Amino acid sequence: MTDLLDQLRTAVGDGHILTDEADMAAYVVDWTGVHAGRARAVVRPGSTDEVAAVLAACHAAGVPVVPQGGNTGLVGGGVPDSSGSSVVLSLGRMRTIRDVDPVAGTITVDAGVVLADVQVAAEEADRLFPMSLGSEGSCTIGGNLATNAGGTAVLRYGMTRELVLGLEVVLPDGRVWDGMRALRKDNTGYSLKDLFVGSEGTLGVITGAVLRLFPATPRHATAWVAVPSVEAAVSLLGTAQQHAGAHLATFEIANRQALDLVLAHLPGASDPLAEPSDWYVLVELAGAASDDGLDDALEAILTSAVDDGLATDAAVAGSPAQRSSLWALREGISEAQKVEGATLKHDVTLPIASLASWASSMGPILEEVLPGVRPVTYGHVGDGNLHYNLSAPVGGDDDLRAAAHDLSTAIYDSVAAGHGSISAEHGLGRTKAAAGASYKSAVEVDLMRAVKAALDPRGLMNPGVLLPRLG
Ligand code: FAD
Ligand code: 2HG
Ligand code: ZN
Repeated sequence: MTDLLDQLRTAVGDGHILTDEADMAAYVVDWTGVHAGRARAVVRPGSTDEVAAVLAACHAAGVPVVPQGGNTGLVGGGVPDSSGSSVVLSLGRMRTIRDVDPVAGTITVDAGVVLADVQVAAEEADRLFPMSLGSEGSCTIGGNLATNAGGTAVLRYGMTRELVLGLEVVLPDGRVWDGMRALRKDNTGYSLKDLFVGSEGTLGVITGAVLRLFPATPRHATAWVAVPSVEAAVSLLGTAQQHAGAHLATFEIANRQALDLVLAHLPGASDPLAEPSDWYVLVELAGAASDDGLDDALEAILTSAVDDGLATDAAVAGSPAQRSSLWALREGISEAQKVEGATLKHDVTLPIASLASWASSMGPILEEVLPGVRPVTYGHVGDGNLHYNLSAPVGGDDDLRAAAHDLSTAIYDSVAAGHGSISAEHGLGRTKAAAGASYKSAVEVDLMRAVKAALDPRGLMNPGVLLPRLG
């Protein structure tokens, strides 16, 4: 195995291979702190050719590879297992923005570019790269593509899959597929790029991408709205769509429990409304510099909502600073829940018409499994996607861990019965690989295994992620 380490050192340069446990520590544990493993080495290639050399060497040696971007994934897909046999391949040095073409509406980037840097580059060209996640200061485009990330702009612009035109991928044996096409139309066979989007590092390493840009939307009208129920929130979505049309950019939900955690744990957070409510919605309209009717449209939405009993109060942002503080209430929930203690995450989606009844049915079921368990429910209600994340009963972190399997099974069974999905946007990673397969048909799992076997016949790319190991 020294041979392999020598080859990797030659491939990436002496300063870019880590083998010391302390140096590797940040690469083997994820953002949640729940998923932790061990690695044989961490390599940090600086170019596509270096990635190709690393994969060719690992392929020849039969050594598994775990691709890693910003390490913000929430399902344990970007960190190695506990065997210590894998090489972690970090894209952190591949941060070049290769090209911005505002007229064609494209930006071409290395996979290690941080999402926020893509947003800034687009803004500097008077364009918008719409993807927006709470982790955008750390997550990378490669990770976004590999997880087909969602976020708060999906309602208007779609998931990552809809934002990509071309990809460059290093295959498990070290060959490079140059699919960096900037074409809107290309009907010349299977859409190979779509295989890699959402593949969670199990088919190859994404090294570059051509992404779509959109007209800039510098104008915003934003409100934090108290609503009585999920049902009211879903009805309010209809009202907002009717009044705002294509200007409706964000429609996010949070329950009171989520807001309480933010108020308790995030410095500077304050409740913008006088009276507490069971549920809240963050609504934002966005438009071009010439769109001056956004405030009126928002007011029409809120007036109609109050008249129809869909909202009880609202705080409207009167300045960019107020807008940021309303957004912080939504974006701060993950962090606040982590500070609170043990959390069991569920990233579920159901047909939007059944979301409200599903959410209200779950509470009593879970209370039976673990009395005092606290559902912290929030997310992208406009997309039918809830983060149904359970906090432990007060002082009961160990009880939550002990009941985790039963709680998750109750939630997933109910989601499956409602024709939903157990992972709307975070992927399956290591945590949910087995559950993911168990809720799919045998035919679907066979097809997925056939794709995996065709592209990675030796099973060296992120084994145990997305698909459970056989046997
Ligand atoms: P990593 O965590 O490093 O990796 C994630 C997966 O992608 C792993 O399986 C890894 O092997 C694979 N991978 C990474 N890079 C490559 C590559 N170049 N080639 C092939 N495979 C690769 N997610 C959402 O969808 N919506 C949200 O709103 C959202 N909000 C978040 C908020 C917070 C506070 C946090 C911590 C996370 C959030 N996430 C969200 C989850 C996470 O940020 C996304 O999944 C993101 O896309 C991961 O990017 P990353 O670069 O950190 O990838
Ligand atoms: C969000 O929407 C993210 O805030 C993170 O998808 C959800 O931490 C989570 O479970
Ligand atoms: Zn989310």
